[in-house]
Amino acid sequence: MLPDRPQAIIIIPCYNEAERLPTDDLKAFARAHHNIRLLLVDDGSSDQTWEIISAAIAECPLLQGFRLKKNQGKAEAVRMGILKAMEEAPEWVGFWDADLATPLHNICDFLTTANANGYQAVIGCRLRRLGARVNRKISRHYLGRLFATVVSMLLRLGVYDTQCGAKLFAATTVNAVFDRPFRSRWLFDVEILRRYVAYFGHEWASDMICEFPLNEWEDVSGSKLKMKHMLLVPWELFKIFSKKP
Ligand SMILES: Nc1nc2c(ncn2[C@@H]2O[C@H](COP(=O)(O)OP(=O)(O)O)[C@@H](O)[C@H]2O)c(=O)[nH]1
Ligand SMILES: [Mg+2]
Repeated sequence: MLPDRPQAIIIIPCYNEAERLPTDDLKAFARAHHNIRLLLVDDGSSDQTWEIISAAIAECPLLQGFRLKKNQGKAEAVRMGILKAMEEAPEWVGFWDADLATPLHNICDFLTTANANGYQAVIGCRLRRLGARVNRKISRHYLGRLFATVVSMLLRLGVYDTQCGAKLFAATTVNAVFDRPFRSRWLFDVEILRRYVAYFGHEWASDMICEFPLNEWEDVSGSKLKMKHMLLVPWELFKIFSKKP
């Protein structure tokens, strides 16, 4: 029997993921962790993504999914998924990139870390270091370092990696962050932190949000983030920081 109140519901945003959605891994994880639900959100894909999600759910009803008619972008797809997840009163919600660049087993580590230390949010951190297999393209790594430095200054928060697609939030904090659409389509991860700071304050954000250094992270090919999106970074940051969140 499934527990009535899931410990966590993790949104997996899927946009044209037919080529690379690892449904076997998703099914195996769902079967092994009944307290954690995976909710796949098809963001108006134009390929076979929804057919693939539906087939996976038919085989493994522990997986959940819904489909947005029109493509809304990752930020809104995640937000819609989280609001839907809240109907089941989970203790935690989060999102995880569909390419599983961050392995699913880290969801359990995030939960353990949060519960042991009282954190209200845990976010993946791709800290390149000895003893960890964090395989990122070198250009992405250095652009990421530059980006994180700028964002740290804007947020006035010592954060190393805002952009990792593996994040977990206490359900009690969801209203403060996800109650309204994000202004930024590409940098909503930054906007999430900005909203935490605005709502709970800098001290709270420094103490209650934990960056979890991943032992494994794989740059999976097929990314939809292109060089042209990098050019939009200043504009996206302006949208986020020019007004009250
Ligand atoms: N909902 C939605 N998800 C998207 C969109 N573009 C990318 N994603 C999802 O965002 C996640 C990360 O995308 P990916 O292309 O791997 O980006 P990268 O690894 O950050 O370069 C995946 O789960 C994608 O399906 C989009 O327009 N809408
Ligand atoms: Mg990716």
